[in-house]
Amino acid sequence: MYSWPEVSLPALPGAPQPLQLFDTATRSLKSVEVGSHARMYVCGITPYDATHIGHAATYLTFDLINRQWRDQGAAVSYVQNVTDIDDPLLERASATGVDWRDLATDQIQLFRDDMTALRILPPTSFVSVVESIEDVAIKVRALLDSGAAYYVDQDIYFDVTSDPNFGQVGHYDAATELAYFAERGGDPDRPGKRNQLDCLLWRGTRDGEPSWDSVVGSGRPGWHIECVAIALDHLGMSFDVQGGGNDLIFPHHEMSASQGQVLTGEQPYAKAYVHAGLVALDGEKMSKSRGNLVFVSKLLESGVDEMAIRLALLQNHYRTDWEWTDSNLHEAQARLNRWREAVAPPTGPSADETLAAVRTALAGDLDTTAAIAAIDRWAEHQATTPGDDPGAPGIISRTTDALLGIAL
Ligand code: 5CA
Ligand code: ZN
Repeated sequence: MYSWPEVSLPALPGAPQPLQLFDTATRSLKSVEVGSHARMYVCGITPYDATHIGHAATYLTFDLINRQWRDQGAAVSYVQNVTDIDDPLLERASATGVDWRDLATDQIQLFRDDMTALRILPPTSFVSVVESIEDVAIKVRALLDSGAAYYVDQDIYFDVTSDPNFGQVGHYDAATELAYFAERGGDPDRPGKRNQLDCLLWRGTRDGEPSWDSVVGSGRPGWHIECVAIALDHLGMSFDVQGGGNDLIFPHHEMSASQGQVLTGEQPYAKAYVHAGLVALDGEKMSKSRGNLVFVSKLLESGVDEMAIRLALLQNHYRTDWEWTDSNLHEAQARLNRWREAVAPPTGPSADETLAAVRTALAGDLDTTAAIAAIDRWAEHQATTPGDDPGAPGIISRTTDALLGIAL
């Protein structure tokens, strides 16, 4: 599937810093050394109710990682899926009387437009599940053949006991795993399953539901295996970062890791599992099921500057859960205005230390608040005692552009 337009990245002087990220699986900061080629998989949208501020915050997080690697001179293979066939999408389509394909097509285009406005670097492979059905079915077939999958009626399930490392992404206790599994698309109590946590790999044909013929018969893919098939086909095992919001830790990334490891006999599935905090509105996680959503496209339509939206998101550290408020957006707009005024004159205070401080902040688990504070200090300095370095405003503009994605 086509992605969205490339974003140009200005080159920066000086030396980049090695990137460290918090890895959910080892529960520690991990050095993400990639050399000349980085590989990242970020779970994409289920295309309805796109793009809300929570989605935007999550994709922005992985955009910062992408920008860190690009600053280091690495080529980045960045793969993102679109879950364009799944129960919630079909339910929304039927509730609103729209064909599920039309709903997906419209929402994917809206998402592309919003990502473009927010200056998110596009994935190198933007892959929909509908275009990957045969690849998914081949993986399901392999799991069946190895005994790691089994039939319940016409459906196929993954046996979680086939991976001795199951549980090592999230480290949750059994009760928490069960609760999350039930809450996030699982069916713990279906009769005929070997283990309550076994998850659906393939859903056999039902009347009135879309289905495809494949090497495991007619039906459609389950959720987790879609991401495994797309990641393995486009990146291979042991890619550098598996990303998503922290609501995907369990079961989604746990199941993905296990299925990838069982399929290939190799590990790890990903070298680091990186999770963004969830954005809330009015005290509750912004979610499609609750309907408490702020949409990027609606903010843009009402005349909000796209760079103010991006800066408002950056004002919160990616790992904390936080609340979207209008005051956050107003603060970002005021800051953006100060930064724009500060880079307008032909000269300014030396920018070398500021660039180094922004690089250090971002290399330390994407500390955007410290990076923003460094630019604030330079802008403040410029406002009170303007400097005479002719290269400085340009370096600051290129720094915010390349590393934070903020075009001044
Ligand atoms: N299609 C699957 C992934 S394979 C999915 O979770 N789709 S989604 O549309 O529900 O979410 C897309 C991404 O946005 C996921 O990484 C999810 O963790 C993230 N996300 C959803 N809600 C929020 C929120 N309120 N705050 C931050 N991130 C969120
Ligand atoms: Zn996924």
